Amino acid sequence: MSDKLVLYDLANKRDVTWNPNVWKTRAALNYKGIPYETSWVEYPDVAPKFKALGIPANPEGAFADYTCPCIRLPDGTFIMDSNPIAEKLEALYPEPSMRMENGLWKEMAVVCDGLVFSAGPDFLCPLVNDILREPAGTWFSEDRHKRFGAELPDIEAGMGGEKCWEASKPGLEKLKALLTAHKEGEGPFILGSKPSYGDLIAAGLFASLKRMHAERAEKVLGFDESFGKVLEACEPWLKKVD
Ligand SMILES: N[C@@H](CCC(=O)N[C@@H](CS)C(=O)NCC(=O)O)C(=O)O
Repeated sequence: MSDKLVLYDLANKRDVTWNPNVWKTRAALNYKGIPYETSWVEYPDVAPKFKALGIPANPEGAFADYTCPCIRLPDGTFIMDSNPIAEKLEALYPEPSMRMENGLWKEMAVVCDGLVFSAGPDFLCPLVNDILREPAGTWFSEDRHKRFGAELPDIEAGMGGEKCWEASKPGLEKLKALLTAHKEGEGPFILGSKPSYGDLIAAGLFASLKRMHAERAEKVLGFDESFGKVLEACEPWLKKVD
């Protein structure tokens, strides 16, 4: 195996990142200019593959026992979950800094994770229809049906559109506040002119929504001008997608 850092990402028809959690890690790697390669894993293979690699399962209460993102560091150690991955990358590769010391990134992660759930009904069917390959699409539909207690098209019909928008508004307000209330100077980032990890998290969410359904994502991005501005400013770190 190469001694380059490896990013385990969720495979798809075009093998480009579409997932907001993986975007957090990929954008951090791109921002720091860390050399890495991508290992694409199909959804049904995540748990068996990670188990076979000897990766310890996520703690109880996590969304699933094995999740992406996961990285293999050049020294052979694995880290799963975007939060500890970001902290480790910041410690191992301190420059350029992701300015994690103020903790705003943790608030951003909570807000963006919440938005993934509230906006989910509008994006789950497009994910299965347009992005995932088979058999991952069928696996995902069945898994989420079990978890959420309804078929994905029924979730979209019952909770999508206006309902989804209303449910997402409080999260979008919080996101706007995070992007606008902490500026230390002029600029599109949380801190104004200096990028930090929270910006990458927000930009990763927007990039993911755009990938899953461009038109529905535009509505989210139109909520406040700070959204498009941070996305545009983070574009250089959203370029390497493989
Ligand atoms: N808290 C984790 C969440 C990661 C997560 O839930 N990843 C999902 C994709 S969004 C996954 O890999 N799920 C595997 C599965 O559903 O079996 C993180 O931030 O890394």
